[in-house]
Amino acid sequence: MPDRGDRFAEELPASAPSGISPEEVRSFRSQLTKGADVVDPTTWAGSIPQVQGIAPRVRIGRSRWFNLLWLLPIGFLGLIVAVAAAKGLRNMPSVERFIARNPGTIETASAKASPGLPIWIGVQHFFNLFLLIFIIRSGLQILSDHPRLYWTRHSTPGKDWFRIQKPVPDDPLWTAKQDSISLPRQVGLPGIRHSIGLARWWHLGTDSLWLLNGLVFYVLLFTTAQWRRVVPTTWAVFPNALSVLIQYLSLHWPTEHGWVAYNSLQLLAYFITIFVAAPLALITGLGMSPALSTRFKRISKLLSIQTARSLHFLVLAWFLVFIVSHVTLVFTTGLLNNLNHVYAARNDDSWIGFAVFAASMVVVIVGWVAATPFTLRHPRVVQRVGFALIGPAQRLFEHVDSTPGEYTEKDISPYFWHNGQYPDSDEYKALFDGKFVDYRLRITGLVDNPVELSLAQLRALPHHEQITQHFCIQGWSGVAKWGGVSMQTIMDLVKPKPEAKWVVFYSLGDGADSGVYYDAHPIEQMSYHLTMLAYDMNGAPLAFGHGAPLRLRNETQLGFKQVKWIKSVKFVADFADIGGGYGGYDQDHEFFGYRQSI
Ligand SMILES: Nc1nc2c(c(=O)[nH]1)N[C@H]1C(S)=C(S)[C@@H](COP(=O)(O)O)O[C@H]1N2
Ligand SMILES: [Mo]
Repeated sequence: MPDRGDRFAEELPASAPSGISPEEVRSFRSQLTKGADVVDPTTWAGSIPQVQGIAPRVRIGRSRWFNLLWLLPIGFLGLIVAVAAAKGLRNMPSVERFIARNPGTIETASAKASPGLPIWIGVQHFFNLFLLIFIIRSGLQILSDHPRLYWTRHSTPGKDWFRIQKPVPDDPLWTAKQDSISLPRQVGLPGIRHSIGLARWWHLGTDSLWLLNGLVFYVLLFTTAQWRRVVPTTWAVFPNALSVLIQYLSLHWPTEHGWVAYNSLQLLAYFITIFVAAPLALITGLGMSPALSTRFKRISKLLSIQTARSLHFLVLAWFLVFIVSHVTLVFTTGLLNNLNHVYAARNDDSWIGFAVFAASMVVVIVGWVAATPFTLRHPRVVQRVGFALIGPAQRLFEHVDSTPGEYTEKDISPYFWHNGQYPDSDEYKALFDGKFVDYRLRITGLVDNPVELSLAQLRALPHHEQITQHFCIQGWSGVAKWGGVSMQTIMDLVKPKPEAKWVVFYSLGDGADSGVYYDAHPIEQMSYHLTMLAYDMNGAPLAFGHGAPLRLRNETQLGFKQVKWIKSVKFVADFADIGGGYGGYDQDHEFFGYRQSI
């Protein structure tokens, strides 16, 4: 059980903001909880039970689903047929002539003049594979938090093209959190259900290191002759690659000269991995950012979040196929010699490369095995280190204010997922049953003019409307029309003091672990065009599930920051003494980050 804010008792301000008694502030503060500093899987995320997914399925036509496990026997049969076909081909003199003309490896004069692999390749290769383990595991964890993929931004149930979860049940208030699944602890990182906050720190943190490693690799490749090994410079690579494929499949393998040049099939595979798949991983990753997608409308029309997410997944599929084939071929085409090339920068059959490889594998295995237990024991460390690595980029992208007009009425999603913890307090029920006639929005804190507004008063303020896309951290999205009051109007009314740096939105609803749901936003974003308090959704008053009577929209940020069922807004200098001090309920309890532009 999270500890119920006793520490706040002494920290109460001497005099409460006007209009609210000290007793009210006291009881209000005591409704905040801190969040634990260790993850206990049994009580995690509101004691959400672990739920397994299903074998991956791909939709064929309107509603038939193909179980991808069938690819194993089908692929095996296909391989046998391909081997038989290749063997048949090699009995044909024309094919033998083709192979003689295109033996597989193109050894240029310059490659022969400067053979060998420098030691930096080995070092970078190690960092690359070490980081990829965490990137892939945490990426699978992120996928499992919304275990479906789509091609349109509407995320409509039944329109997913891929899923590792059963069909969406017929429950109108089914939430994305209920839809999430668990992964085995050594596959997912950290593996337990709905641990996306921690998975994202791993994913984005190791991504930034991986991209840095990749950048150094690009620079070194092109400032040395090494780029010639992995960039095709003649059309002859294609017939040579075909020749290698036939030779592999016919089980009469080509002679390798890896010290001088890679065979053409290998060269093409490396080229695609280094110069297509890796950059695509970055671009499609950024394509899921709310701030960037909302700002760069033209690009996001083509590369909508769901297209980006689906392609991001296909890049993963490429990496997995590449890793399996690459490792298999390294082991079967002269292991010691291959390992010497990459791990010891030498061209012989000694055991030196193998020894370095084995030592590096110990590091890999220790890292692999320790990552989940470490994350569950020290989640705040993961949160802090992750933020140190990716936080600056998130902060940078937060500055991209956008204007309305990206979407029109016909872009509105037919289905908009629900998410979060529904309010069930007596206070909320009474307000709801009274059609919110007694509802008052309190806006207080570091402002010259604190106010309490009824819904009628809110509706009397200048009306603001926007059609925008919602980006849930879990991966689903949806477009809706929001009607209400711009936050700029609210600011003009309450007049924040210069010391006010953050604006905290408190909910009438509790979070999953109990304690009031809240979230803090930087004050600059309150004057952005697309920041508003919404009381209407798609032309009707906001429904219960989507936050009645009032919710926040700040389109630079992810979904969990869009507080629903708002009861009050407070302008503060900083949020260190609010809740657990991490800037929001999910930041305190589920280790999310308070800046979530990506
Ligand atoms: N009070 C409160 N607000 C909340 C949440 C919550 O649990 N409690 N969940 C958040 C999350 S994770 C998302 S994605 C959006 C979902 O809004 P929707 O249900 O209207 O789609 O609300 C956000 N606001
Ligand atoms: Mo969310």
